[in-house]
Amino acid sequence: MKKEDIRIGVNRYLKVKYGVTLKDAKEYEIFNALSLTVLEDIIEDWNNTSCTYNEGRCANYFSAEYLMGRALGNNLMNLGLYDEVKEVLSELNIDINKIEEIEEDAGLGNGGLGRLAACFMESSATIDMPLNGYGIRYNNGLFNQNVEEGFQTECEDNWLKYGDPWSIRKEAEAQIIEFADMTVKAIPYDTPIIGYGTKNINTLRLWKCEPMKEFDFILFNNQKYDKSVSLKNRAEDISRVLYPNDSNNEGKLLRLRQQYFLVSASLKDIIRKHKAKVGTDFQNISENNFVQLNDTHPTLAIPEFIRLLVDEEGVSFKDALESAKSFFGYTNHTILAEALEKWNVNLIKKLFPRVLEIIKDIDKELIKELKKKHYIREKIKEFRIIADRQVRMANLAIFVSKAVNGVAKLHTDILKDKELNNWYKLYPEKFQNKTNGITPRRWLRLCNTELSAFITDLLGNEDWVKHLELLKGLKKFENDDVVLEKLMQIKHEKKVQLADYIKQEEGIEIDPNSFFDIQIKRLHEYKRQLLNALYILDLYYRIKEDPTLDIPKTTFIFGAKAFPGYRRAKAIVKFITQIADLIDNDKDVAGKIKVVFVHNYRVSYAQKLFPGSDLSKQISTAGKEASGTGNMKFMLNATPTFGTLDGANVEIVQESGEENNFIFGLKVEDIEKIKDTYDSKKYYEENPSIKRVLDTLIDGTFDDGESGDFEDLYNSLLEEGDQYYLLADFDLFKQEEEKVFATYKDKRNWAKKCFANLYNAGTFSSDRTIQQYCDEIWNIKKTPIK
Ligand code: 26V
Repeated sequence: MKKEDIRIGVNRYLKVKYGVTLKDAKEYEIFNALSLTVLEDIIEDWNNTSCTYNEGRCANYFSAEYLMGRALGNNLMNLGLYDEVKEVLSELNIDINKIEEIEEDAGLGNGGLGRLAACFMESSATIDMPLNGYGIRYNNGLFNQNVEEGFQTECEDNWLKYGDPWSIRKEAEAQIIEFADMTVKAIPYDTPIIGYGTKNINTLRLWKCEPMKEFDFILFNNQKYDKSVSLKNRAEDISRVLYPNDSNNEGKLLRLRQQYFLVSASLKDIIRKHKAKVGTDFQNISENNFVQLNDTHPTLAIPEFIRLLVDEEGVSFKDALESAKSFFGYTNHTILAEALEKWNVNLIKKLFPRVLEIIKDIDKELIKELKKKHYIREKIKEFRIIADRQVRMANLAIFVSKAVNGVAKLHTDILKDKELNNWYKLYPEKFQNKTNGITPRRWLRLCNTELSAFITDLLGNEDWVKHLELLKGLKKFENDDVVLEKLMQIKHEKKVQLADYIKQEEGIEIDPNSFFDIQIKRLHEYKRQLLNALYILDLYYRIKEDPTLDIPKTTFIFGAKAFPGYRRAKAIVKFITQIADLIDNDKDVAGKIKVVFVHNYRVSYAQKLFPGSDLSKQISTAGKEASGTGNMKFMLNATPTFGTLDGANVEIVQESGEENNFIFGLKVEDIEKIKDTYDSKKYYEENPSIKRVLDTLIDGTFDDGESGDFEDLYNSLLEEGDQYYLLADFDLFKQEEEKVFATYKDKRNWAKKCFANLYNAGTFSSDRTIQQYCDEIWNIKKTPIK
């Protein structure tokens, strides 16, 4: 696209969409006009890609979550238009950063699982793989978080407030979705997924739920206004909000409706395309398509697929089940019991009775197979899809899927050896590992242009952006002082930028010359933000005792959203902010350490935090974090990991060397050994540091607004036995952090560790992950368009 075309396009869209000229245009109007200008320019390639993909075999990613973040900057960069657009805007006296910052994050996900889906979409486009994304177009994404008086508060996310210029509503491809008690329309909104350095443009298709008709004319005419639109509201509720509160039955029904809505609409779409291509022969539907289930949330796709083939296309149940067995793959993203989905049969029966019948038939097939293999009754129970009037979604997914995968080596091993060992013994050939990855475009090229330019300079070209393993070529500079110095200079620059942003967002000043120790991720007990907080509190007391304590000036940064109904997670937010206040108000300590809890952590904030970090805190209880992907984002931005041997941390230190990271704590096998005899109270009684910090939870040092939340935290660690082993790891954490501080003194040595993390990060590109899914599960091939 030429500069002149960009100018003309922006002016035209400002005129027809907002009726203004540039001099009166608001920032969001310019954002929309610019986005539409670029969209217009890529439509032909996009349509061309869709047509080309339809001719061959495609994979389809079914996910309840896509945590996309902002589109504009990423799209411009991937299209190679960023600099042109920046120049055009600057000639018009507009700062491109301001236009980028006006864009709301598309936050249609909770955390790692949703962000992974977003990285996968971008990687598949970049490497020309025919992958279609299917999801729900929630009107409101993950809540916005505020921190008031140290407490988390939530309010609705309104990401569509300025419109959504990147999506196109495809009315003609709407689907009708039937529930036992209502019929609704699913309207697709397509968003282009623009790869880096390719003409291929993939599609993310998100469904919006709408009523069959806008309102009931007769009711309205009779002045029953509320009632006249009640069906409309009920329909729109289905795609209204990500993860509605499902603590009661109504909430559960809504969540289940969402899941069915997503999979029914998406399967009907795939079947529509199949029919247009090959007609009504369903023998080969699984030759042309594959569906990857992102966790169990879309698992109803399995019985729904069979239902559609049997009831609507006249295929026999046996053949439909056979097809399904080569049509689906299932990815497991957690072993936490509370996150393993089970649905009450009554709920399923109430909403889609026929689907329940099919699930029962699948369950019968499973039993038949197990009996044939001489499994005894007791053993068969473990595998049952329906048990205790619950449908166990993971069992359904595993039985039918062609492949089951974990998301990091350790996680897959735990699935095979423990959590799913029974299934692994039954179907060893189904189990695979696919270690997660991240897209280097958003997580380095876009968010850290300074480091990117330096890498390009050293390697002589930008090929690394598409072939991240080329970062290895930097190794030869590992002892080059000029290179190491420049790396640290860039880091400092990114820390200054982060400090400015934190000042702007939080109104808090932090010192960019201090050490930035960062923990950013969803708030959960297993991630152990509380352990980090307890460590900091202990450090505070140690500085009080010994003001000469030799540590570098350090800023501890936290960012995390707590699930609104998760009391303990919210208590941890409050505890962290109480520690922050304690330190700020104590002049003996305030100049030495500082704690900042940044509010509303999200993708766009993350893009500023990762590049401005000195230390990546990844301290989950060993065995609990399936993979982690934030850990990879730090690594790619040349930041050492401080962590346990959990999830992908294991592979990170394998790649970059234990000597370049800070590994501490109990390992999976250690926990296995102590778990039956573990006595957290012993640590409390025998370790005065532990006692001192835990007592603050109950002795009035801190204020939890008289909620009893801090006492509950205290009890979780003592009375309830500390199920995440915080106390067992406390001293090991402390020793390792001492090692960090000592190591940091030697600036050259520190720079070498940062650099080693950078040049060893290549394997964590999601391009590699996607290539493995394509080769080992999906069986799809590169399909570049002409
Ligand atoms: C979600 C929730 C939400 C409400 C509170 C309880 C709870 C517990 C667990 C979960 C996790 C759901 C699945 C998930 O998001 N897993 C994440 O997937 C990432 C991508 O594979 C992976 O990197 C993370 O380790 C894993 O936690």
